[in-house]
Amino acid sequence: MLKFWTLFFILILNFHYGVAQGYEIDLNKHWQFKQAGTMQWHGASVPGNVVLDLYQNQLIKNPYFADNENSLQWIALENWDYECQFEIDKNLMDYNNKEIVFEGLDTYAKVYLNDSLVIECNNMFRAWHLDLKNGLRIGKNTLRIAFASAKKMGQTLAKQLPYQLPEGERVFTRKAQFQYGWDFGPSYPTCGIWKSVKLCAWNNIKINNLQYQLKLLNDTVAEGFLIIETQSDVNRSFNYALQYTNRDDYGTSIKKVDKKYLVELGLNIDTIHFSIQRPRLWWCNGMGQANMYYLKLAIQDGKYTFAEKTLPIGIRKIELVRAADSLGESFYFKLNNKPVFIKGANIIPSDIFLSEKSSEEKFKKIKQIEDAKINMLRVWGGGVYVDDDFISACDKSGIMLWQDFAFACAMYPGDGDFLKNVKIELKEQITRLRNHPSLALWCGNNEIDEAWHNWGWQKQFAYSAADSAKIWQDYKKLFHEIIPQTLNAYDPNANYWPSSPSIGWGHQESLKAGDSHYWGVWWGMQEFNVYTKKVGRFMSEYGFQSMPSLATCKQFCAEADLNLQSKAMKAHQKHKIGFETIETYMQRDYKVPQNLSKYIYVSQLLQRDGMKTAIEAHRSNQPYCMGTMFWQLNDCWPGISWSALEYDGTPKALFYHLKSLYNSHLVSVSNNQQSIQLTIVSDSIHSFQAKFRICLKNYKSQILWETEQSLSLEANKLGQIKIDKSALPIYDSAAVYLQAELKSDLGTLAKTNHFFTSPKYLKLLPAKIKLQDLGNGLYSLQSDVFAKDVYVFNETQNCVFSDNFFDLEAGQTKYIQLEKGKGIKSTLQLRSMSLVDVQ
Ligand code: BMA
Repeated sequence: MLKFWTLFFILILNFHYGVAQGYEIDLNKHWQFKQAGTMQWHGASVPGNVVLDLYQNQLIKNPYFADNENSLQWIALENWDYECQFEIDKNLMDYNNKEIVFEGLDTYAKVYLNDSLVIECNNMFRAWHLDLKNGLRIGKNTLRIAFASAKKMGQTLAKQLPYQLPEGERVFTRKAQFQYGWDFGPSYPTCGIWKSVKLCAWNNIKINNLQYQLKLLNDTVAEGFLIIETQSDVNRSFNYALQYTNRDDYGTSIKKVDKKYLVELGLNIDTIHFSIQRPRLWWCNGMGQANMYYLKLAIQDGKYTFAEKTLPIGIRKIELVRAADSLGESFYFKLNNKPVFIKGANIIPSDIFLSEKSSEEKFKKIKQIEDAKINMLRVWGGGVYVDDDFISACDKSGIMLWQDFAFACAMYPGDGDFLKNVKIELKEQITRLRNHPSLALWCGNNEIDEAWHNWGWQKQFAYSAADSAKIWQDYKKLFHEIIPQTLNAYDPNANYWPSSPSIGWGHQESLKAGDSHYWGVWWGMQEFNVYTKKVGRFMSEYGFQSMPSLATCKQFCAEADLNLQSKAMKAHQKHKIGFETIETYMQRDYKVPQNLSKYIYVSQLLQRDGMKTAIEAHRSNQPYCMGTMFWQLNDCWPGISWSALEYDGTPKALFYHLKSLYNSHLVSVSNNQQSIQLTIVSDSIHSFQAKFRICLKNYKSQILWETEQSLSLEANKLGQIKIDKSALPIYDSAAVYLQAELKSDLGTLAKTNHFFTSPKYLKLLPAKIKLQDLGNGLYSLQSDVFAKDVYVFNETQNCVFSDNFFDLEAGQTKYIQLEKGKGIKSTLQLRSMSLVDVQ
């Protein structure tokens, strides 16, 4: 409820420093909800989702638990009402312009202000503005939002087409597509006020939008424009003052531009030209600093500031280079004229129930991503567009983003109403994201081109030639015309790629041009080794599932259900033959444990092994291949999936290994009958001298053989070393490991242990691991013999350590730091296991 004093205070504050600006009031509080047609209201959280509101009010069972999802499907078929009352003080009436902004309503929503229908919404990816010229009262006001079932709306719309589109009702609703159920998460296509609601008021002039466009960039200067869109309710001149700094606290202004503008009633577009001498460029993670500049625009008259806005920018040029070459066509990114090998991952929304998570949580995640040496994330098209906080954090951390438009794995309608709705969505999303330096690429969709040509829909839905032609024509209209045209209008410098991938993985050409989703491993059941042969120009998807930790399983399974056969566990495996696939691969390389805790551990090692094979193959094939992004970084609920990070952010074995797999120096080892090959990948932009130490060790970590070689590593070039096996002493290949370490004057650059046979044949020695709590979350570990893949964990609480799933040499002391999070006690009962325990 807006209190008089709050409003009074805001007004006083605004005028105090000569700022006659408008203001914003948060309308996220005091909401309640009920099922349409019933009488009982309950407390609601905004931003939020109806399922979470029902759960918080104890009206339904835990939607993440066991197979509760099945009995909760009714929620998506019902309509839901949300209501809030807010108080308006008469001072607000001094403002000529007032509006309520709904940043996101999911999805079919009728908004009523004091019982009058004021907006009808049909797209969760658009913001909705309610002009308050009429209808607002001094005193108490009521806002009511009636959500209709999106599922039912989709079904009604589907019936209007003479043919059936794949995926039924979901494609008709502009709603996050994964909510209808995907192979990594549940189906809850429900509703909610998923983003903030606020009331904004202003007089005279308001800055609607700022757009930064770089026009010239060389070693000495960056020149650009700031395009200013304002809305005015007066005809008069204002002074525009633009300050730009490279610090966000405005401690030092490096430049100031003042200009007088004549503003007319309504919308105005003005441009300020600016230049920055010797600009500090924006670089991605691993290539340099993600330098930012801050453009602060103030619209003033004399000592009064009527409106002001700050735009963070990064000075950089990102190009997607697609050029014909003797092998096909390149697909790589150039940042500030330097080719970048992309080390990335695909992300999905962080929760099935969409709402805004705290920015602190997002920041924590970005820190994890940065530490894992990731330089690009692909925001997958079956989810939602990246939000402001997350992309701003990516800007600061140098994490580039590949953003898919929100279309995935289906054909979409092409009628006028649908396209009109989508065009507004495109304009809003492009405008919202275009100034962020981290935004590297817009992609039309996920796997639609591939699907149309390979997934057999024509036969499955018995399309006539005319229907087929119409569906494909609708596809081309949206992805080959409307989207590129809209990008050209609102972000002409953007890179665009119509569909990821351009060619399906069953075709050899998919490895010669464009980006590739390689699913021969997992979907095609091929061995991990096939990754070394199927290397394309840019590997934007490939992946392998693993189990989440035991502590996570306990969050969704009762004790009695902690086995792979239980209904509860099966409800959290959304891939039809997911368990069978994991087990088939596990049998190839590991002994399959009967005990769940051990099974989980091995499944994570297996995923790590697969991804390691793929990433090393992709990196060792540069510059033919210039990017690797595994599927998938995170989870939208606690379940079994391809993720590297669990739903609550707990890293799996794969994630812990990323910091070495994505390190700027990587040593990859392979062997055949005669020799051992070592490939050294360096992403460093400088050439340098390094030393390479290679030892053969037994499981008491005794050195059986060693050599040290000097190596001159050229910038962005591979180094190769071959060791003839005849040079080595006779050894039992199941009882040794080869340790390769790349060193410079600064210390170890990369280190790896290579094994000559699959894990199940290794003759590891029983290891006694001493785990000591040194206080303050610091632990030390020691083992009497070589221990492979040491895993430290607690059975009921997920822990994040500075390292985990590491090899421990006999006698070595390893220190790990526990990251203390919510509810983590400083004294925690930890256990450890290593590979020998599952043999
Ligand atoms: C990819 C994605 C998703 C899916 C994943 C695993 O191709 O685009 O559609 O979850 O495969 O099957």
